[in-house]
Amino acid sequence: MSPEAMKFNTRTIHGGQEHDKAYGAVMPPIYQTSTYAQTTPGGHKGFEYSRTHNPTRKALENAFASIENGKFGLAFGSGLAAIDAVIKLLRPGDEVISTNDLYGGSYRLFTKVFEGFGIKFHFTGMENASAIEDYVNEHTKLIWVETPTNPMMNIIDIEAVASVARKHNILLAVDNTFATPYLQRPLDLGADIVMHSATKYLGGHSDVVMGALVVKDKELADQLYFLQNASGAVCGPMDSFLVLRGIKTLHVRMQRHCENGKAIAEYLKDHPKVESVYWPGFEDHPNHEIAERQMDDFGGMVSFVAKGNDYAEAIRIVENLNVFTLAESLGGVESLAGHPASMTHASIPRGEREKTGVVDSLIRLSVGIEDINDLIADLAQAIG
Ligand code: P1T
Repeated sequence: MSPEAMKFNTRTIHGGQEHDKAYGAVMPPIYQTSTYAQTTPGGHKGFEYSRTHNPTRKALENAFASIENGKFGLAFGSGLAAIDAVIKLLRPGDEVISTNDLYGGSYRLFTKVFEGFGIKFHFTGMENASAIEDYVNEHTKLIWVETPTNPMMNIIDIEAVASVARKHNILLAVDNTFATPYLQRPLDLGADIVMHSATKYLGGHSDVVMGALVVKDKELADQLYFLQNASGAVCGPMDSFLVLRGIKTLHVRMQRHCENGKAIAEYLKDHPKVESVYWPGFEDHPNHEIAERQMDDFGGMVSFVAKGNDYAEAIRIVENLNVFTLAESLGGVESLAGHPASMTHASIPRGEREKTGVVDSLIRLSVGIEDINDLIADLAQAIG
């Protein structure tokens, strides 16, 4: 069967993969090597040096491309290293329009690193795609979209943003970390670049830090491969193997993340001591219609604020959880709870983050795939 003909749940296991030519190993071997023997200068079997290429990483990059319906995949040493490569496509004087609710580390990379190199970033809510046009000018080269947003779970209409990007000949990159290609395929909706913190759902087991990019266009892929090699923020073969293994169960894990996420969101919504719950599956979520159209389900991320909107109460709740672990990150099989204002989003100035709802009382849950009764019992005892 051609890879294009395979359904998603088959591609997670077989997409872009070949059996090992030497011994028929079903899993790609971990080619733990930095270099490759040459018979004469340039006389090699396609691999020269592992910053440039590595067979285990190549198998993973092919898997990334396959599950995102792209043609070219690239793996990096972290999600931020993948974002770094995208921004290095730009030049001083260029401008970027980004969602205003996004991972704190992405915001920090944009404002504290790349603004210093003369790239200008505009942050705006993109729930209304036409509002983006206010920031477009002749210098605009990239639109950066995170959807669902981290941590407020806003949903951006990728097709609508893509039509603005196309009209003005601007690249569109979508951070698909929260949704994963199981729920949403940005390249099919008109994005040029899809990005992941593969640390999260793609790896799925909280044991690797990694980033991914996938594109369809050969010229864009060549520029990114050049940057991947020239800047060198690549991942190693062991980590490549682990994420390849993680992707093989992405569809079954995501199914359970979505079921558990829904149950927790509904439990919290009905809880008398909870003030607000942010989850795109609710019919009264402001962007629910877009989520229904562009996603196949609503994912395992849920944010909430307890009654009283109080910092000390939020800290008390996260400290009392014991099936949920208080920790940075998300997307692993185990449930995690985070306090964005002091953890993942601490690098965004208070004024900026509070504008988007990231208040000191906000708690973010990455709902894992444990027994739902244990997760609900844990929240019940912690909220009290
Ligand atoms: O941590 P790293 O693999 O470098 O990925 C950065 C990143 C990019 N995009 C999104 C949407 C992310 O959530 C992240 C990392 N986020 C966390 C560590 C977190 O707990 O939110």
